[in-house]
Amino acid sequence: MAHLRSRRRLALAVPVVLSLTASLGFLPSVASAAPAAGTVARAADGPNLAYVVNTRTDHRTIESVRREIVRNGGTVVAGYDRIGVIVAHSANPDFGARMRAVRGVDSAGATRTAPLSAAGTTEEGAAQVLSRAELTRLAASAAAGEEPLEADQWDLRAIGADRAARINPGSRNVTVGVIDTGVDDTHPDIAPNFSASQSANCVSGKADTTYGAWRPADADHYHGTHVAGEIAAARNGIGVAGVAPGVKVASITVAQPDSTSLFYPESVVCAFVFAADHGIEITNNSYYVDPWLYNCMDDPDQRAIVDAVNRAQLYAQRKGTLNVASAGNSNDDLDADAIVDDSSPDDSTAHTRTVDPHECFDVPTQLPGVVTVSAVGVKGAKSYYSSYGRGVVDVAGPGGDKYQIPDTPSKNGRILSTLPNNQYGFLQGTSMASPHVAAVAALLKSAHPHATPAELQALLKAQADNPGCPTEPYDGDGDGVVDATCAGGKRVNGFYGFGVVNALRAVK
Ligand SMILES: [Ca+2]
Ligand SMILES: [Ca+2]
Repeated sequence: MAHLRSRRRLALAVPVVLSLTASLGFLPSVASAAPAAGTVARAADGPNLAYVVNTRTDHRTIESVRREIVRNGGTVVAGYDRIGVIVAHSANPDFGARMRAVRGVDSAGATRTAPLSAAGTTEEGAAQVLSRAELTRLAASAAAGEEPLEADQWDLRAIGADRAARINPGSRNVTVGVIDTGVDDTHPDIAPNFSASQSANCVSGKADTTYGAWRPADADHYHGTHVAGEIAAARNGIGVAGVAPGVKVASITVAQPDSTSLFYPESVVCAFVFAADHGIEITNNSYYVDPWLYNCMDDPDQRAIVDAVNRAQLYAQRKGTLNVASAGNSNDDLDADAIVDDSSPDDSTAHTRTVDPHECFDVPTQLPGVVTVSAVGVKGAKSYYSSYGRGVVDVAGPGGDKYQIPDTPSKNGRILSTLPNNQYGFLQGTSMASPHVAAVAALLKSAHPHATPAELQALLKAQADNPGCPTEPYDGDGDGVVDATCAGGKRVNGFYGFGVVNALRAVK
């Protein structure tokens, strides 16, 4: 689910700092029983669901597991042999349990609760689309040398991106992959910096590189185009500018094309592997994988989801890709003992449950090595909706806040960027904060082409500005009720991690 509205997003917990090496042991292996002899494929008598089956990576195991998938009434949709993840479909209600009993299978489970191709609940955010008249009025405020709508881009100035662009807008050799609802690469502010050869549609769980398959299904799937513009909208004399207008953006579409716009795990697995295999240096992940906001390790399906997506994102890190993800918009303390999740599963009927965010993970943001991003408004304070948590949030970025009002032509505290069909509009969310961080990481990668993902993350943190925890009780929406408590000190804390990233320092 794209991270637009309230609820959403969580972040990392577990050991405070998980090294990539240590994280390889993130998931304890589970002994699996040998398959029962003589079982036969059963007739389909349940809902047709998608599954991930996670195995050892030797050829012999993978071949035998593929045979067991078929024998148990499944079909293989995609296989990622190097990470031992197989995507399958099955209508056998026992498929997950049967696959978990197969020798060599580490975990297996359904990635959804609603049947394939069935529509779930709709959640569409509300982009504040600017009319042509408003665009003209706002552009009248443009100063010489600025993009027409730049006066409303307070977020650029907040992290020194306007000045950074004059020094170094970033390298054409660096690409940020936008794993999202698709990107409208025909938008005149996106087209100059779009990398079609590094773009795909991963919705099915298998990459489709047909020309244009990466585009949004319709205008309601605008989220990815807004994100792409925040990163790399061109300085071309029209519209807006991105934080790193010299780098390239690619689109890896993972959203269901229907009104649900859900981001299922197998789509995200495909996206990380595709990004890694196509030389994408940085991915932006402004979403959590559906249908579970938190995936609990004591549930076999949710455990398999964590395992599959983690294998894929670790594979990307090993191939040199830094993964940046939004912390979520539920104003949750991700280091709390308990969080109430009343939105999962979001593809059928949600039920309320209390989860421990140290054992139940928002994926991918809480996975090891992923940069977890909280949001700030124009005043530099945590956005009222932004989730937070000591030891979870790594850095912060401008995500906008309607309660923090800027002195700009529109007086709009949200983030202005591109929308499909040559439009522009405002959105707020940790979805908007993450691309600012991804773009600063792209500037750092431009300056340090040999830096590893871990080194880039360390640079992001070292250059960040930390406002420290607020001295007054935090009341983000100003209604007199305290909304959150910031834990930690000036150097690192739960609201901002190591601080708000800085584009200017990245290019100096
Ligand atoms: Ca522009
Ligand atoms: Ca309040």
